[in-house]
Amino acid sequence: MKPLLIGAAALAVSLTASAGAQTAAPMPKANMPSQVTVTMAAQNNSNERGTAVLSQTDKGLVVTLSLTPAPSAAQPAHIHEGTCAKLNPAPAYPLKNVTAGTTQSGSAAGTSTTTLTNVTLDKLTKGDYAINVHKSASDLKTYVSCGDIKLANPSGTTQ
Ligand SMILES: [Cu+2]
Repeated sequence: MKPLLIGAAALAVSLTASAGAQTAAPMPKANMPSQVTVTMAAQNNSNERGTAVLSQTDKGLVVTLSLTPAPSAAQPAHIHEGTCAKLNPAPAYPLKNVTAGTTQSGSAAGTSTTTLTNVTLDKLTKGDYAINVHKSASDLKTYVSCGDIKLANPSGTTQ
């Protein structure tokens, strides 16, 4: 009887500890955040970096990429399962191509805006997902920019 009680006490302590760690995450009030900004880091010497803003709206999850310098050719972009350090090569959610355009402030950048209706910000931030950009339609194997979708640590990973 005695060892069983000790085991139960240890379990209670570990459950309390993990619950404490979860509430320490920077989440506004009791609700999930409606917007996350992901830092997109350059990969493979592309020097292409910037941000991806994910906004949960009534119409769906709006993903807006803004990268500099702007690409000369259209660049395929996707949300993949995994992290930038270890990406599942099969795209999970396709995004619109990154093309030369202007940011909201009017400066030149590679931009892409997609509204996804088949996934939520909640799902993406609770799992391991990353946004990646490929060099071109004819060179998909070369990744030029990537960022991990995270609530607490939205920093990209440089490879
Ligand atoms: Cu991809």
